[in-house]
Amino acid sequence: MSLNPLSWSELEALTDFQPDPINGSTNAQSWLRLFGQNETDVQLILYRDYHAWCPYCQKIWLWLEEKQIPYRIEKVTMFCYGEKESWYKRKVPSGMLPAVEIQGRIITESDDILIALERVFGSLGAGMEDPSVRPLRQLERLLFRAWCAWLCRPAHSEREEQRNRDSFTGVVARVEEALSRTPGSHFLEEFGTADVIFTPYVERMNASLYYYKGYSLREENPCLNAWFAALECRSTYRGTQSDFHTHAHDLPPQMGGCWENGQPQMLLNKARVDRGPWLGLPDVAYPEPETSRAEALHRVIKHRANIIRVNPAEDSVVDQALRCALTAMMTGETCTPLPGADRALRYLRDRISVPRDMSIYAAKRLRQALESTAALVGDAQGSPIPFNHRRDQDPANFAKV
Ligand SMILES: N[C@@H](CCC(=O)N[C@@H](CS)C(=O)NCC(=O)O)C(=O)O
Repeated sequence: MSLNPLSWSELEALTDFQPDPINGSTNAQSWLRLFGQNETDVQLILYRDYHAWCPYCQKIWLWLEEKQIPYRIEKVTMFCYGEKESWYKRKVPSGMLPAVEIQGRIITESDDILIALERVFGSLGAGMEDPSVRPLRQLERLLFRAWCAWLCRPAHSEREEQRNRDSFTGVVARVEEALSRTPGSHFLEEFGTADVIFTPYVERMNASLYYYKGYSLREENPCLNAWFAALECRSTYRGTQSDFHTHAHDLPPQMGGCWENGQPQMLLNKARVDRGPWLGLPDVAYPEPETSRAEALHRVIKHRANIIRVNPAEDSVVDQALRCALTAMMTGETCTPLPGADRALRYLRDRISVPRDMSIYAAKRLRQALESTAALVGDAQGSPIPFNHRRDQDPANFAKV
């Protein structure tokens, strides 16, 4: 039976999701992190991207969260999303992220930042200059280069594609070997700097190779799989963790392109990431929290005016369609939206950014509800996600809400 969707106030009554962004668990929405300490204890500002996407920022972010250092966050627009803030260019003329400000001094370059932070706050497990960490840092860069060579340059023949894949999996074998040398699941005996350094790009490799190459890094490598699972036990990592959809579409403009290999597994993976079902993808393995739907609902309600305004479809169509999708997500009741809603809902489905907007499971639930509600109307897709830039996600439309 098709019902009228719930009103916004009826929907609001269905979520009691009220996180504490300042003292609660790691989240991308916070502007201040205190870990139970006083605001007067803050000695540090982290400048990171609005999209919580920049891998070098994730490295510093994760480190600060693990060490529970009180800090303030200033968010900056990356070039491919919109215009860089002039106040930031005055501080950091290159506009590069991340940067930290500590004791009145600006530091850039993520490795230099970690070294400077270690001097003030002590290291996280074995530190940056530790003889056990240095070779692992080099291995991470080797893996990064092999990944770029496979993903970000066109292969002119199947042989070249296979050679690039073999070079990458050859370095992965060395990573597996490094992980197998310790009794636990981390790179060294205890979780520390080395794990933080591998996290951002291994997460991006897992996503991009699944989508563009049909290769599932996590599923094909047992030690990396155990390493991911151990990371996912940490609330710090869960708060910074992104999903396959976000990475697959944020990487191309940042990396100067990502090249599909067109193989059957790749085509299946790509369709699954773009069109669902999203639950069950190997971008997350910890169990879904009970709060995922309530979280998604809370986040949409908070930003609904902007979400409706930036959608290319008529405001009244988007408003009603969005309520249909949220009603379905929260109650399981089907409400058929107005004509044109398929395009409008899929436009939003394609622009949920994790963890910027919400956590990974909340996003899966919301994407699923948007897609199944859109399918009641038709199969029209939203305007395509741009490949050379992401100005469709300009934070100026949402900033500081
Ligand atoms: N070597 C630098 C690299 C930093 C970097 O490449 N940052 C990119 C974002 S991932 C950036 O700020 N690009 C400028 C922009 O996109 O606005 C580091 O380790 O911090």
